[in-house]
Amino acid sequence: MKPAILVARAVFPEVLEKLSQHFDVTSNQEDILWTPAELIQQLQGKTGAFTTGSERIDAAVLASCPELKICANMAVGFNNFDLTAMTAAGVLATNTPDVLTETTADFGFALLLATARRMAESEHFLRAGLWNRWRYDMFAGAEVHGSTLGILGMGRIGQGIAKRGAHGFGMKVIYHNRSRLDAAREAACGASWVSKPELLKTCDHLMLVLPYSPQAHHTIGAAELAQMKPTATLVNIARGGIVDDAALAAALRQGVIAAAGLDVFEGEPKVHPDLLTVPNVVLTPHIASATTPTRLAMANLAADNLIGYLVHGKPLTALNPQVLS
Ligand code: 8YV
Repeated sequence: MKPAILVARAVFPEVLEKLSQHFDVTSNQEDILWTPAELIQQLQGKTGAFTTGSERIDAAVLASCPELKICANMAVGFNNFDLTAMTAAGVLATNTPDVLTETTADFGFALLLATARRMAESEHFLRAGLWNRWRYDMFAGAEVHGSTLGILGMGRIGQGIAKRGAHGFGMKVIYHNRSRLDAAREAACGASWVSKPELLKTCDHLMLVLPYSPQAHHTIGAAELAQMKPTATLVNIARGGIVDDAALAAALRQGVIAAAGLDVFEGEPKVHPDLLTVPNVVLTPHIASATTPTRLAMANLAADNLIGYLVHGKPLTALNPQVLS
């Protein structure tokens, strides 16, 4: 008998087909957003789960699903997993690193350009029929090339953004991260390490790429925004909750910083209502990894983790490999 798995959200049909060759698959192609109780119900009798960042796997879920052996996240971020509880329950967790790095770095840069160069604001102006003449200062934004790019969090995606900034746009790149990159990597990224206060105070554009953890909650709030230049832009492609969205909306309105580009939000898919009414913000619905090839690669890697572990005993990208021993 094939092991039973749950694919918790809609996914590429070809990935479902691949999974069906190895598993008895229950899928959610209607993409219903299950409540935690419904998720638990759907997980009954399943040894594996294909999840996305939207499904929370915590001690309560694990206690109610004793047959579960692996949750394979179609995301590099895994703050929807209580990793400690999963490890304690002997449930393997996997994510999808590497396959989305360059695509996400591209998007971070796109959001930076759109924000600094006021693309959304000016497009809304044009669509509203308000464009009736050229003006010397119309939608004059911040310079990107040659400016100082600050990166908070310097993992794979941060390094991809640094390279784009340093080598593509001639930017001075500074970063802050708990652990400093070695000299060779810093040179490859064209980036130098600075303290967090130095980063906030010096950069013209601040890119957030750090993983979410309770310690990272509101890493950027009113106090941090106040340390930035009034001409600075802020881009968050990391996770909702890293920025205090209410404080950011107030800072944007009061001109504490010039503009923000946000792909992730506290409590998404809800967006803080104040962010919807400030003009100097570019808002996108968590799409930084959304190209078809990358999303397919992510889905395939999640599927291959399920097959690798449940069929061959060898997952590809385990987050808690302690479970294997
Ligand atoms: C995912 C992401 O698309 O990989 C991540 O961590 O934020 C996105 O690429 C999203 O989390 C859905 O799983």
